[in-house]
Amino acid sequence: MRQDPFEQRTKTALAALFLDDRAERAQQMSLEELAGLVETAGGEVLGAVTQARDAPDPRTFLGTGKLDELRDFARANEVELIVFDNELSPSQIKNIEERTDCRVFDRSMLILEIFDLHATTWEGKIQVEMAQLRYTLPRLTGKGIELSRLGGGGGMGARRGKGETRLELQRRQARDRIAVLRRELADLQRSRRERRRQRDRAPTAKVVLVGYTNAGKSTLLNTLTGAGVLVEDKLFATLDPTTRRMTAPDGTALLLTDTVGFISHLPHHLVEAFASTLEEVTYADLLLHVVDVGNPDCERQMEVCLQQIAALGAGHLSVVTALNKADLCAPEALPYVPRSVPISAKSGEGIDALLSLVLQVLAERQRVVEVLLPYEQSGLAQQMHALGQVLEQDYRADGIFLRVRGDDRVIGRVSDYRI
Ligand SMILES: Nc1nc2c(ncn2[C@@H]2O[C@H](COP(=O)(O)OP(=O)(O)OP(=O)(O)O)[C@@H](O)[C@H]2O)c(=O)[nH]1
Ligand SMILES: [Mg+2]
Repeated sequence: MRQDPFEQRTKTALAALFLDDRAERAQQMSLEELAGLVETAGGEVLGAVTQARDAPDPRTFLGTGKLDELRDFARANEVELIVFDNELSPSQIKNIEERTDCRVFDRSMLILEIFDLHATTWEGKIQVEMAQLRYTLPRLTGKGIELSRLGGGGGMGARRGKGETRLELQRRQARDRIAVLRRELADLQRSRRERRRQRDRAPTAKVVLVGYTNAGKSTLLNTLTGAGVLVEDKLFATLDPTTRRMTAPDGTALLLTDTVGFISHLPHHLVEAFASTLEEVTYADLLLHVVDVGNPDCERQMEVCLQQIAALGAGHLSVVTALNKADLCAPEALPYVPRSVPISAKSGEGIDALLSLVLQVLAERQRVVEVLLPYEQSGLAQQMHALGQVLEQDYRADGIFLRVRGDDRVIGRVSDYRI
């Protein structure tokens, strides 16, 4: 069995190397965020040791003197775990562990740990396991590994093939398990696509909530739909997408999806493993970007989200921004963002204005549809030429076929004849 390092509040020290190309404030914010991650995982942060250097020490990451300081701090405070804000190599982790007599995590390992703790659905769990295996595979040393579900130990030796070293065995088992998980994920992805296809039949606009972790996405979904999704002052409270239908005051039906949050340096194994979950984002008609304006770091968080959205291939989608937690921010301090509305998802303030902006932007979006107009409706074909953009036209036995691009106002006129 794998031991959970956060079973009872693990005494934790933070460590970071400030490489000089980053502004000091940004580095401090990043460290504060790391403390939040440790607490979310159930750890207790006792202090931080930082060092500014041009480049990391290849063997020990920190310089030797700093490492001794870290060891002394750990001893004096009975620290069990040290979490680095940087990405470390497996050998650096090993060297620091030997020197300090503590377990060592880097930022990616910590985020993986939180995802593991918070995964509740079958799909979420296998996505996390996949990410962990992909992370540990290149790091296997044959000595037993902490974060993988291979257990690293005993019982498996019995099945070891002749002449196969322990390390080879571990690698083979990891690769076999990855293959199994990959097949399971592919099946889940297929059924997710099928569900999406069914939803697509009904021409209901899909709005996907995106944003930095803890911005208030789940709170907003609950306020809008009464969904009863888990809301917590924790990072990555939500891992599994939830979709709810709602009806706007003007009668328009919308599908709203709450999904996993973003964070700086989201480990790429996680992004890859969560591909089927994150895919939801790319099928949106509109992204509702939820920003925590109560957080002094909100402008950078906004940027991180937009970058990660673009990396998912959803950079072309229309975005409406909800400047959430406006109750915690003086009106004059609100960031300027086009197509945004200050709201409080908690109190409901600003929600009506947000909804009308969402509906307005949705109505402006350009869509391409295919229609077959009966010949007695040829007037509609002329309207499509005048108001929209006709991409293709064909006179068929059973009517006039058109492929046409336009906004809701234009497309609405021919929606009875969609094929
Ligand atoms: N003051 C204030 N707090 C809010 C508001 N909206 C959400 N919160 C709080 O912010 C915290 C995070 O809210 P969630 O809705 O869980 O955030 P999330 O974006 O879903 O977070 P993850 O799922 O962890 O990525 C909770 O403690 C909420 O109560 C708001 O308008 N004002
Ligand atoms: Mg959430």
